[in-house]
Amino acid sequence: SPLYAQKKIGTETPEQKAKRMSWWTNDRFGMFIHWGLYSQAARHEWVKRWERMTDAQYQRYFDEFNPDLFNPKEWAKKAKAAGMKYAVLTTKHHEGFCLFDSKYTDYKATKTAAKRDLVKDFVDAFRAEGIKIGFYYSLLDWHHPDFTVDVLHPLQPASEKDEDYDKLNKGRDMARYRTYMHNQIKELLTNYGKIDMLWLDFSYPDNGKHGKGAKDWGSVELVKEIRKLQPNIIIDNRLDLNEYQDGWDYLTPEQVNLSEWVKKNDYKTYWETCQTFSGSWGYFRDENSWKSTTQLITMLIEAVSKRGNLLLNVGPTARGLFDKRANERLDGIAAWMKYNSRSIYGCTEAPETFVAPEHTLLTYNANTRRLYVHLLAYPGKTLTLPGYKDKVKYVQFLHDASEIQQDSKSKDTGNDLILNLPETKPDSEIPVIELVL
Ligand code: FUL
Repeated sequence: SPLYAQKKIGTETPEQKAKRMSWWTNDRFGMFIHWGLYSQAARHEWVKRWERMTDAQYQRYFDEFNPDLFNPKEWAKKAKAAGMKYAVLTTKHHEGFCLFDSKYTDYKATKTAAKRDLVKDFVDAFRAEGIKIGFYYSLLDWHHPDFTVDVLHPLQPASEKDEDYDKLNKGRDMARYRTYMHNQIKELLTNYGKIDMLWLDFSYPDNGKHGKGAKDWGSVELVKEIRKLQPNIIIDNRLDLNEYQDGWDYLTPEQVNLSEWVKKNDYKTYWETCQTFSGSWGYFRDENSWKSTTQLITMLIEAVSKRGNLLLNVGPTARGLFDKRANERLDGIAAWMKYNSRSIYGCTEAPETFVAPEHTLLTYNANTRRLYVHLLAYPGKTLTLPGYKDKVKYVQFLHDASEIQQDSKSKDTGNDLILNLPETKPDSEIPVIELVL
């Protein structure tokens, strides 16, 4: 039986889909990159809408855009070291500015001081490190003269929701915009070789939450075109198609609290949570709510423990660098992944018969039949694994492959397996115990 439930998937069988998705469900961890003109404002990628900037006001960011320190090889090295196996770049965000050399617009990187196709450089650098390539492309476009503005950010204060959309959108023709948008997506899927993922953003079937957000993106037609150009591509769910209909591939819970999300949603299907370091996706200079390295590693483990992926975002500066705060966290994740990635890659939710002790998260590799117990809080001295006794052949720490013995006094404790642990926590951010079943 397939690992992932799928209610309806057009002509593809669940087995075929599982095969197409297999690298993705194996790799688990990707890097999201939000980079654009908004990186200069450095106060959220929605700045144009939130501050109600006109095109004329926003023009200063186009004029000043000059990523003179951009070196995607460094980005790719960081991603690889952190154990990220795929990367998704904003080829165009809602502001409409294209990092790629689109023939359908002049609002693009090649017309700025950058003078080059930044998407191409990204693709070359990441591919060279063996990282799979994903394109984020915004369906919304606040620069295109035919795009009708009416989608609000879910976080936008209610008081700001009463714009006169009719006036704003007068003379605009979404059909023309739709052609532009489809053409650009086709360009992206034609000019850069094999593309592994497409992250379209955003419009959901339940658009009630997003103001008047229902739009005719021509999604059914679009998905067909996409699959014709890139038959093995994996597509997200933000095209306003009905659930499981017409070939989108996975859910994209955004900035959610994972333990709450899995309780309320069909987490047994394919999903990937996207998360930020600090709240904003684009570089935000003054945001101080940065998550700790431990929190971020925990997020990754938690996603895998519930069958999901993590797409962790970096917002590079306008000059093209990951800032110190981002680098520190990526380095911390790299240090942990160096010794513990075996509990992430190829892993998924543990079989139901294994109950997670308090302050632990379990992951499981069905091929190697190894179960991983992640110690979020160090228990000290002993750890009781309820009902595990007859199911386990061998136990060790993952980071140093040191044997963990069964507590000698606990031979008669029924089915519980009691492990003898060192009194002090081993030198690992989150120690992992590997059980051979
Ligand atoms: C949202 C966008 O509006 C945000 O700016 C960001 O790109 C996030 C990943 O998706 O829907």
